[in-house]
Amino acid sequence: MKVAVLCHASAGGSGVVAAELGLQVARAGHEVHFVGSAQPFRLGGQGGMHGPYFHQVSAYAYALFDQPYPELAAANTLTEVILEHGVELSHAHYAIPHATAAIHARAISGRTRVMTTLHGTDVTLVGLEPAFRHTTRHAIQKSDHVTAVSRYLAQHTQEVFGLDREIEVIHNFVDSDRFVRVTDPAVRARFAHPDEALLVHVSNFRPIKRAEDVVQVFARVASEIPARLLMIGDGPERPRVFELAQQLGVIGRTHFLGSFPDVETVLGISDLFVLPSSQESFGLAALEAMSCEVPVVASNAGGIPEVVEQGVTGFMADVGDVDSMADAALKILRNRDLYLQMGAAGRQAALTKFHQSQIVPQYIRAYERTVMGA
Ligand code: GMT
Repeated sequence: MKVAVLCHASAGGSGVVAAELGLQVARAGHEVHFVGSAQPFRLGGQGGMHGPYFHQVSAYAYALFDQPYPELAAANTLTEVILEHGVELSHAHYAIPHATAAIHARAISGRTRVMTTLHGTDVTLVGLEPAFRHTTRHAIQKSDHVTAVSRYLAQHTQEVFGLDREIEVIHNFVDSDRFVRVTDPAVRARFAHPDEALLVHVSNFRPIKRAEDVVQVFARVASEIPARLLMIGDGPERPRVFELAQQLGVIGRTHFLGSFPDVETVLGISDLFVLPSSQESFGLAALEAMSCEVPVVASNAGGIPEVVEQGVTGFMADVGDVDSMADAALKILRNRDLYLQMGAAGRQAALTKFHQSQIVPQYIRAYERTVMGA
């Protein structure tokens, strides 16, 4: 099969899933062409005979235009790739602008089928903005096949857009060879003292991630046991979160690592992952932590309960309930048996329910069905 993939290149869950999937599909012998404004960061020069290839969307700035019209440019480059390489399926990750661009390219080329994977904020945030509501709904309705990364997201999409079309649920996956426990004490010693509990948070620091709650939870934990917090990622809320860490007197034990590329190593040495989001369709970073045997303390928002099992791989509390989250964190960190049990259960879930060998074939089957028009 020849597949074109459109995704956001910046550090976000949908781009990570698109890049990892593209690599796996190429390794399975299919020809994969990424089309975008920049190469997805997780792709990082990897690939083989079947790609993934990368085709840069050409931008054109004209004095009359007050913006570069990325959807039109993406549709144009995708059309070229479809015609030149005989692409049979365009896989759009994220509805806006990728599914709209893919549908446009399908109409222009008169070829290819469109499969759209919904990741979360494309429906729950961007898609519900009046500025994008009709175009998002149209993109979902007119895709030949639609998948969502959780049952929650599939159901929520049907509800908010009043759709009755099928949305297949294909959960996200993790590379469990890469996301593993790091046992070398020298690596951990770079970030924490041996007696300290190491908490970690990974996000793009947008308001829905509630990164301030992470610091609130950490301050309560650090007032009871020696602990340190690693904050990975960057985004609009980071300065406020930094300020809060100062106000709560934990700034010396909170480290903002920015867009740290080696996220698997940091997760691999950590003791607890904290994800207090107000919205989360899945929570890929939580799954990556689980694969590294790290228990998760999270909110129960959206699709998180499909990833984290209450009392088994971590604990969940209502959004904003930082006291319950801090209690749960302390319960895990003070009880070594519970901590080890939860870490092992997380790893087991990553290996059995969310392993790439289970999930990638689901996508390939969906590609085949979509191309055959079934
Ligand atoms: O979490 C983010 O803000 C990034 C966002 C994205 O669109 O790239 O992530 C979404 O897709 C991920 C991969 O499928 C999911 O694991 C995240 O839960 C989802 N984020 C939200 O729903 C807020």
